[in-house]
Amino acid sequence: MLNTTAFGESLNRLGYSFFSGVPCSLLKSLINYAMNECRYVIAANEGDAVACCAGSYLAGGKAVFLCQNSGLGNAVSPLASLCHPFHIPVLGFVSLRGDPNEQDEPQHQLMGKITPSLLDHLQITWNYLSFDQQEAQQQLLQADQAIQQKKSFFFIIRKNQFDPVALLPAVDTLQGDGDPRLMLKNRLKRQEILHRIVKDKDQDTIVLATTGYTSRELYAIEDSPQHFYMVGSMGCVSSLALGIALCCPGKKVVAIDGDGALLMRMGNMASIGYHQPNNLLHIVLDNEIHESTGGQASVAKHVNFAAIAAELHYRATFNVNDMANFSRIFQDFIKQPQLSFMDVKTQAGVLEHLPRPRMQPPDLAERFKKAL
Ligand SMILES: Cc1ncc(C[n+]2csc(CCOP(=O)(O)OP(=O)(O)O)c2C)c(N)n1
Repeated sequence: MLNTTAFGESLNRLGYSFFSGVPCSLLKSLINYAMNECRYVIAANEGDAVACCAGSYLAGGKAVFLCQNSGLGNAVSPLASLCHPFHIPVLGFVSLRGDPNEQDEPQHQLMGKITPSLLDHLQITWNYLSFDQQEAQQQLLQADQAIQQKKSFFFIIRKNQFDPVALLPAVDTLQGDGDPRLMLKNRLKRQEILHRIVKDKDQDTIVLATTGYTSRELYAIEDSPQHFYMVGSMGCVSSLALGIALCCPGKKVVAIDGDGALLMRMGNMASIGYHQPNNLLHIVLDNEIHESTGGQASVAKHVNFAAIAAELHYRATFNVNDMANFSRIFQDFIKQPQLSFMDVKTQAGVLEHLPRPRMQPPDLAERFKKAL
């Protein structure tokens, strides 16, 4: 295991003090170091993180891109059509979920297998980062030489690569100091909302849950053929819901999003507003952090999602802070559906001993299809 702080300081000594990325639990320590000690841009998705690093390079800096390999897909376009043609080098650290030598979740298997070849196809030189501190330092020097020759270089990061670094309270760039996590205490819990949805839905209601803890908690609270646990493809739950809502007008479709996931593909909301499915309720469980990957802040704190939804032509939009309100709005939707949006402020916290869906994804999809 590498000493994260020493490794981070080596990066800094080589001039890498600008970081951008999207969190992954395998990169948690390096991200925490970057958030605590360096300039870290919280990107909405991995492609934007690459472009932001490219901007820092054009401004004379040296930038580090951090992402989970599931986000490499989001990064392909700017890597291939910005960094490559303009000879803009990026130093990348990409985690290896779905490592063929480890047990991991089904949604990571394919990307785990193809991560090295995907980097090869992108003509990016890469290496597995060593677990040995001195060797890792040497690898870093080699990577820096590639960057100086205007060639991107990526490290593939495996499980338990970095020792723990605690995340310091975030500096709120809009309102002075403050840790977003501390202000969440009196808010609703994700599990309370999910319990209520499960209790109040009727037989025509379909519930789709976003990536991470939301899918896992919904499954833990109740498994049902009317549920879809969208364990991968972060940010896509509302588009999945849009397709279903348009094709199944007799169903009431509830899409449960996270703030990080919603921000990752916020353009979805414009498509939903344009197509006006009157049987769709889009809920964001807004804890202002990426809780599933270690609690790193998202940029949701100052975003009024409900106001944005209203501008994008959702018919009914709500900011929700208490259960009575949530329950009333949810029951109204079940009785008389209309294109609706709820921004529910939630606090951090997750059910203990959280299971992962036991059924294999193809079986879940078939079961869900039948329910539709
Ligand atoms: C494209 C992509 N990037 C990153 C990840 C890793 N990841 C899984 S869940 C998650 C955090 C989601 O945050 P949010 O939507 O706010 O939900 P919360 O975890 O707070 O419930 C991240 C970054 C992923 N699965 N896919």
